[in-house]
Amino acid sequence: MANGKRTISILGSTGSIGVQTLRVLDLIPSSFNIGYLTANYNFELLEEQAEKYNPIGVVIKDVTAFKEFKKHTNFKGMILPGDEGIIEAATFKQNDLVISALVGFSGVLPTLASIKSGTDIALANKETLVSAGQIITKEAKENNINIIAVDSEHSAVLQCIAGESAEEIEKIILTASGGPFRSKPIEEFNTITVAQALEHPNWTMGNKITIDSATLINKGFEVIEAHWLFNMPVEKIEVIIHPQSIIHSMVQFIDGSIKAQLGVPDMRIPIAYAINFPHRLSYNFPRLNLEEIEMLTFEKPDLERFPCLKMAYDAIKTGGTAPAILNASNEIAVYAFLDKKISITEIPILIEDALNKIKVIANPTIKDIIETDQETRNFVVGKLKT
Ligand code: MN3
Repeated sequence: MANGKRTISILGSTGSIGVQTLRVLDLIPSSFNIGYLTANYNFELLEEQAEKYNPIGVVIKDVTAFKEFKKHTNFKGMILPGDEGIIEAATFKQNDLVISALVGFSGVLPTLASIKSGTDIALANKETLVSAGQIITKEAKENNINIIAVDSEHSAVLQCIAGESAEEIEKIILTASGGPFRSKPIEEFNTITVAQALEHPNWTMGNKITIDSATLINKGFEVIEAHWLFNMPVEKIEVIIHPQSIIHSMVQFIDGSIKAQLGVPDMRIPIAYAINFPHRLSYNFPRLNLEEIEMLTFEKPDLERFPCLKMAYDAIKTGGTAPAILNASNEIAVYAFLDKKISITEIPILIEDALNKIKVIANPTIKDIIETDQETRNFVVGKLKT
């Protein structure tokens, strides 16, 4: 910490969460310095961010985009390429907080490296906990660092359990909007277009997570994420459909009392909570107008409509590398759907196939997880070709 300012690095600063994090930081600019900002391809936006925030350094993962950036930029700080660059950003000595907002499995190694360097993490990259939750949480404990969830549901749980004892928690109730196809007739699912799937009713998010929300695998990932973050058996983590997205999740205690966290569906609120945890700062984000909310409704998730949710529960019960297989097969399937190569109904079929065919390693090392991830990707890509 230099002059009372915290140094914050953002892995994935040009993505949806990265951009919104900077918008939150903008509201109290005197409180932080930017260490590193990293992007995969979007060097134009990164250039704008570099100019505005004057970070210590920037990273562009893609080599072609890196060269373009270098050719045109006036930025005077460090400019690094590739995965090594992202690791450098993740482990920068002056970091007080790293925002891990990478998408998918690519977040695993940088997040792990950051934890090992002893820095607190605001974690928006749930796939890291899905694929490598056991290793990530063990390392976090050993290095005595906090992993603070940015995900709105987990932020809600964190807020509900503040001041409570772990042994007095009876269950976690994660809310799910149900996505855009909550009430669509199941026989019409194979006609769903990419554009329809990208229309989320309540939240504005990146493409991958929006598709994950439409299939409800996102909620399955969040069950696994909650399992690791709050050290809670999956049997004690429930999902309930709550289409209004006003209650962001709940915790039930052993005396039958339930606490819920409410707010407008705006990611800046959980981002702000994660950045300032365990404190709160004053922000003038939109306030919930209770009088305008006519009702809050709840329903049981339909597992026939959303088989991915059940697969996620099964994968974490199997344990070992099963959730990594779930995640990797989903990633390939989702991008195939976004590329219009498959229909949305093929996503769970590909995942199930991978879970049946790829060998599960019970107590994996990080190397086992990386290899299983790669093996699963190759398997699904092979399936897509036939
Ligand atoms: Mn969420």
